[in-house]
Amino acid sequence: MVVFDLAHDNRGQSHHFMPHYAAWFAPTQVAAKIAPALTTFMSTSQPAPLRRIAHLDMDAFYASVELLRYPQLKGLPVVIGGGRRRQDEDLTAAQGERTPDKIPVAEFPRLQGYSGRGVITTATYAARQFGVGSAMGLMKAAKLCPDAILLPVDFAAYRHYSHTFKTIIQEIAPLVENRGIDEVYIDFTQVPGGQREGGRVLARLIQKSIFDATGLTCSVGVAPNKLLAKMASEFNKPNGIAIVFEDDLQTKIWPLACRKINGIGPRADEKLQQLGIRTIGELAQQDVGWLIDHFGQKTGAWMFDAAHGIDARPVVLESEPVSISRETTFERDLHAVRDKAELGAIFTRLCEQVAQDLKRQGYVGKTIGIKLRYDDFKSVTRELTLPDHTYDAATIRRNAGLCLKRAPLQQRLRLLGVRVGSLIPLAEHQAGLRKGPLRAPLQTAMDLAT
Ligand code: TTP
Ligand code: MG
Ligand code: MG
Repeated sequence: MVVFDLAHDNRGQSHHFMPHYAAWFAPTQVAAKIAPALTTFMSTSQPAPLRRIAHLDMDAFYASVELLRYPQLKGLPVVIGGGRRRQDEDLTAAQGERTPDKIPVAEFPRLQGYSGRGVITTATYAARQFGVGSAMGLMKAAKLCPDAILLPVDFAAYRHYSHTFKTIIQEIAPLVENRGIDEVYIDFTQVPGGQREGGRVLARLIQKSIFDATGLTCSVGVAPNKLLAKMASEFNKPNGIAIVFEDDLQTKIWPLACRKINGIGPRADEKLQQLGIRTIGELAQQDVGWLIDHFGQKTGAWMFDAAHGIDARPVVLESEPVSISRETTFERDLHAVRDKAELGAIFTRLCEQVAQDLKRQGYVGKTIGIKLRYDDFKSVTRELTLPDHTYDAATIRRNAGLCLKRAPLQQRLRLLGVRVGSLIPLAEHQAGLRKGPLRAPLQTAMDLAT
């Protein structure tokens, strides 16, 4: 369990901030582990093996998951966006006579005539040939490729496949770092066979294992570090592998645009362009002092290293956050009735802190829980599930209050905690709420099945 001990506040209460990992309700899920340092080899006389870091990214991820459901759409331009799949649709489809894979292609909704404010999350490679892609408005995409099929997002399905492919990788190469829903870094260095052909053999094995289990393809880059691996995974997309060695820097990395460095965003890139620097090679030619003058000490020095392919960041094992919680041990034991006001104020504050943590980390949660520890050190927990996700302090407080009422309150308390669990990323939540295109709701293929 990772517990960050924050500074004691002026009441002398010790605050434990557990930003990610549920400590009370699901101890088996507590999993913030720092990757074991690669020290094993250093204690022997053998030279350390070459560092081989892989970056794996699923191909057209959301769209590819949809194609598992609708294999008849393979090879066609398909875009995903415009609203969340309604929960009743699966049920409706199940009652229909046709299974999803039997719906004729002609019956799927097209982009043509779309009006509304929806945005594309991703597009199949066939659709990308028309110039449509992630983050583009659906109306603009409709002009570029009116015949493209439009499907709604189904985050539950993407999360399921995300979990599945990551589990498969972990079984082959245990040192995996989560980088969002469709990508991971993997440390190949110590994995048996991880050095063969610079990592290609292991990359191929992982690709095949994922494909056999899910039908999904991915692309892998293997390089001396994360920075180069991330770039390499794009080289042969889709369903490709790219191996980069230190010696490949000038030929494979330097010709690329500066934007290809993960960390150089549109603003930094614009500034670099104004300074006449377009490629990573051009960036590498600059004097580090000059870069620091223009971008500050930290960024300037980092840019210089990045352009020279230098990146020492380790691959860090990290599981998805399952809950966010705050707890306080009181300075003196408090009684629910006799110290009601004081307890109430602390309770409200804990809820506000959890709400802040959620907002800062970009999550909303659905289960609200409390933990009490009594003066005899016995603990109890209570929790309830809301109809919808929230990060609202008042909602958390109200429901945590309901939990508290369900716990025995005769004995004095030494600790109080508040937890919000069943987290999903805020962005996902908001995407799901952004419904209501201006014209009649887009029919989904599931609708058509009935
Ligand atoms: P990406 O890995 O960036 O894209 P991708 O997997 O669709 O395609 P590629 O083959 O080029 O890797 O993103 C993963 C998923 O994240 C993507 O399928 C949909 C979602 N996403 C958005 O919702 N909005 C966005 O702007 C981007 C870039 C991705
Ligand atoms: Mg991807
Ligand atoms: Mg990705």
